[in-house]
Amino acid sequence: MTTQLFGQPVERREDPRLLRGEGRYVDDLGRSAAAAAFVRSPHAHARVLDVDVTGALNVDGLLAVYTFEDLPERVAQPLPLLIPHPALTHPRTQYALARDEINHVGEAVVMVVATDRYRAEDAAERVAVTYEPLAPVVGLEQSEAARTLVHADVPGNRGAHMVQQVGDAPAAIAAAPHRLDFRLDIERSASTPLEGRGVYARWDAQDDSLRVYSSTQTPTGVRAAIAAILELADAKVEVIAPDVGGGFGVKIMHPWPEEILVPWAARTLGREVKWTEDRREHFVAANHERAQEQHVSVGFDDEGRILGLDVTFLHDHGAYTPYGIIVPIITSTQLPGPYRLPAYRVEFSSLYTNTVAVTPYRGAGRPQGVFAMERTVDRIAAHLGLDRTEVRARNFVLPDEMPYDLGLIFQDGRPAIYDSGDFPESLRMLKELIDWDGFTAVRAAAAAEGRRLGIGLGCYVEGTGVGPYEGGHVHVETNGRVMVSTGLSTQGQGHETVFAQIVATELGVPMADVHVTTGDTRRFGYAVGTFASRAAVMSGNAIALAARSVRAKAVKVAADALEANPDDMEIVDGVVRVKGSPADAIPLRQVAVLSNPLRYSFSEEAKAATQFAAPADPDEPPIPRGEAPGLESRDYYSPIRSTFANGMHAVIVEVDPDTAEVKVLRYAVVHDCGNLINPRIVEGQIHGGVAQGVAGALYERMAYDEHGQLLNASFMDFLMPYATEVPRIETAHLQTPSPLNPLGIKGAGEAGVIPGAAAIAAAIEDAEGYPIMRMPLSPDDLFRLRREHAEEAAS
Ligand code: MCN
Repeated sequence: MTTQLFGQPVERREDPRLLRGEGRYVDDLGRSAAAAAFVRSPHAHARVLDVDVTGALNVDGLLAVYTFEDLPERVAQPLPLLIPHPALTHPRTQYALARDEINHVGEAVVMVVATDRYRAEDAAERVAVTYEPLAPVVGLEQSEAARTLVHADVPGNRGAHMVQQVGDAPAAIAAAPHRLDFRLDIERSASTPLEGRGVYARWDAQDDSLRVYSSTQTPTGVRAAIAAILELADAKVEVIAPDVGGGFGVKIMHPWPEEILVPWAARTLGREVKWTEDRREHFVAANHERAQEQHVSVGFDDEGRILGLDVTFLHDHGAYTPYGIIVPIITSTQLPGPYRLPAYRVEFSSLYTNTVAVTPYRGAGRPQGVFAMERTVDRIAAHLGLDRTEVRARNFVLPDEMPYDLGLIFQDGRPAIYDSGDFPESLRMLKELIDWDGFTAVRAAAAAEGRRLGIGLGCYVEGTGVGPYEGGHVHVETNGRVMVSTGLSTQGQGHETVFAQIVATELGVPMADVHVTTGDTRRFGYAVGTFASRAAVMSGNAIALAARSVRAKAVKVAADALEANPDDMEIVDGVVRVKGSPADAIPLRQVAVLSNPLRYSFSEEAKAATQFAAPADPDEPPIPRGEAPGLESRDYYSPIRSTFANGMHAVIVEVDPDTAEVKVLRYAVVHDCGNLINPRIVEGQIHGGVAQGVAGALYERMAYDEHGQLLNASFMDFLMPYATEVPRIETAHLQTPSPLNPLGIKGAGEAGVIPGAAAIAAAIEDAEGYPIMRMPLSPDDLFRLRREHAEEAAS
């Protein structure tokens, strides 16, 4: 490795283009395409009695109106269940257009296609749907009571039920010197990326092929679904994720109804069709996450060591389970965090409600698990009058216990085994960064001015880089360009930069020569997708392996040409040369020419190599068996199991004694994602995540009323924190490399968000002096809690 860019804080190369407004998002494409719009249900639970489209038919520019009845048989099936699981006994997925029953406000009933969006919306408004409203099920309490059913054939509204246990937690708790039992609640939230979903499809009748641009995190999955449902060969469907304006998990879902309907309409109508989601549609028709009700029992000794933990939680799954039960499985298996739990039992029920379906949002079940575990540790500390960091330290899994097997089965069906980490060192770094021990004086000084301050912390371990595989392709062209591709797509993580850093380092070429393409099935057809903080681990390693093969071939070809020993060769600045003899050198672009028996190049410098060369051995074919022309390689990385990153956050808040407003004064992060490819990008990822953590703790919630209407379905009403609310974030990195992959990396993309709610709850609790058992907390909520607490104290 000569061009050591791995580990450097290289600036993101995609930013100038994006900042200048030169990004190409789905809606920037297909300007003259026909536009689709949807008639969506205003009811949370209803039967569709009649759809009358006649009012729409005389709208100028109308091209088609489709109801469920118009769909061909394969499109009229329930959409696929992506991740089945034996515990998901009653999976339910939606139809692309509602058949006869509506299960949440926003469910699509009719698709209209017109020459432009205005006309499509006008026509959609004139479609008359007659509904028979049914009683809606909103919230976990109503769902559990099961007086009304979301799906008539799902008893108790229970889609899934699962138990995992290590040891005998109830017995350990019963025998423990101390026991605490309490309930925690976390509300619903959602990804809310700046760009909503969008699909643009072009049908080529002569070639019988489709090209689809989708704002997706999983282009190969979208291609597979479209090909299967529209009965096309995979090779006749190209799916491209152009620039994507954020996904944060919600765009992992596929196929969305619109991802099938828009391509189908394009083929049916023989013209380009595009649909761009508007903000209200995104709130009511794209998925949400988070809501859980948790019941915790913990037994511990006099020193605060946990002896047994038993957690039962209800998970609000919304109306459907298209992505299986990944989210509650992650909550249940990531809940133990950095702690050694001699006995642990976790049980969850996934309940249906008449609200938008639940699929992963950044953190994917972990913020809820961490909330349960960290609130538990804080309660133990409060019960015993111990310092909260001390109780944590006493329960940590220690570095010499790695690899540490939790005894649980993770989301990928493989054992959850921590591969690396040094939790005591992380805690030491965090305490130093926030000056934990100096806080008593800070608090006292503030109190003297009538200000109320509190400090809290939250620790977590996060399974990242989940399998099964990802691939990479590296190709040195005869002009010296190094073309790199991987199948997963990018939503803002800086992949164009980091993958180029990896290849430049492995191959010894300047980064400017490396060009990266992601999320384009024309360039790389096998992929899983961008989620679970997996791109760096999965595609990063696959690309590194491909680059290493290219390097090996380049060295061999150049050594042959120079009659040198391959072991004596190095590649520096794109030139393959004999170590210590820089004159014996061939540029990589020329090696690319030599690697092709056709030896054909337009490059001036490569001219010499393009001349006729007599075969070295007339009895050998020009390309020996097992070899391939060109200086390129494709490789895959498939891990035996996930790698576990970890981190710890500490936060200082100020709580207004009168208005109950909470201000975050300081936010400190210690983060361990193994070897850093690019610290600048990782810090950016952490900052974005922390912003979402602060949002989930203090601002964002999905305010459903009892009718299943989302009351804050716009950015006017949904409280998103601005730069003014997001604190300056102080970050320190600990790098314990993962032994599981060649680059020693662990994921980082979700880290920032995971312990936010737990740490902020702890800090508010510290400031206020009574337990905080729910999130988020608006000033209103806190004001009410204060009053309740004062009343309790008085009685
Ligand atoms: N990285 C690094 N060194 C490491 C680990 C990661 O330099 N040891 C870099 C990676 O190379 C990559 C970034 O950090 O540029 C995030 O890497 P990774 O943890 O592999 O996460 P993914 O690239 O797979 O991204 C997915 C993750 C998830 S699950 C969500 S949700 C999320 C997130 O990333 N959504 C995002 N970050 C986001 N950032 C933006 N801007 N937009 C989103 O929608």
